[in-house]
Amino acid sequence: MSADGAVRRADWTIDQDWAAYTPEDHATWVTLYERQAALLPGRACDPFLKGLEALDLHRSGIPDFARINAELARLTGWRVVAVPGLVPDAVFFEHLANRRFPAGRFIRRPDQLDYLQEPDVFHDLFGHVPMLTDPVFADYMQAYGEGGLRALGLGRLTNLARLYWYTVEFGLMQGAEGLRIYGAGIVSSHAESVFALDSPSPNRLAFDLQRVMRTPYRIDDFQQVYFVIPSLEALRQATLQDFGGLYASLAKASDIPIAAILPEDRVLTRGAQTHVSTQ
Ligand code: HBI
Ligand code: FE
Repeated sequence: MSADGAVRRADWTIDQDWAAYTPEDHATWVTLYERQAALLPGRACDPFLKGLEALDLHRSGIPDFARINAELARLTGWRVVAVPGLVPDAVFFEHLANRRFPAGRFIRRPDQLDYLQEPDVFHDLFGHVPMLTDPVFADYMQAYGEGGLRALGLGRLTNLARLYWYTVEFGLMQGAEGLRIYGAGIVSSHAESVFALDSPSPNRLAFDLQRVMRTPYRIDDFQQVYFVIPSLEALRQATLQDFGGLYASLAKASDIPIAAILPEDRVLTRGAQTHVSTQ
């Protein structure tokens, strides 16, 4: 029995029980959705905005996963499954490896609009699921799940969790007119959707797989560093390589302090152009 009384199955899934949402729950969804939908054009990447449109996530309240899944499965074979909250790593990776995205069923309270610790249905369904309509990102997420299961076996989970954090949760992408957001943790947060692109304080570095895997992260504040991919295809290619050699070199490499800029880092500005760091 999970916290909110749901009966969970062996794979940690529960019924979404859409009928149990209250009018206040649906109103919270609409408030969050409309605030982000007004802010994100020009900030979120095209695949995200197209996915949001394709899945029609507004519909005046929390979407029924069954309705979303009909379209999502048609587009990329992915489905959303309801879970009570964070699930054990092995369970999480197993779902991703089978094109199932675990989404929290609960929604935050009206007084928690701007921050909550645990991913709720708005973070998961609005933040993560639109990108799963993009075939390249859909492949990446499945490859990530398979890699996660391997990493667990090799004791490299910390490194792999960083890859998830700096791409799936807080990733930026180079767009023709400047940087664009694809990370769910940013795109589902009003304040961070502004901070990640506009603030001069965080570092924005060109994505490099080993660099990301050596960089710790904090979960309780805006990011101090964002990594920028040139394209989703480049991200997918990065995960198709054999990680064995990478893990061997990571075992000898130290972590990189979260706010550090290394001489070999390529520092990006908000525009499309880049300049090599002068440090
Ligand atoms: N469980 N429901 C849920 N959602 C997550 O994002 C999640 C998880 N369990 C583990 C986990 N993430 C991390 O281990 C990964 O980010 C690596
Ligand atoms: Fe998330």
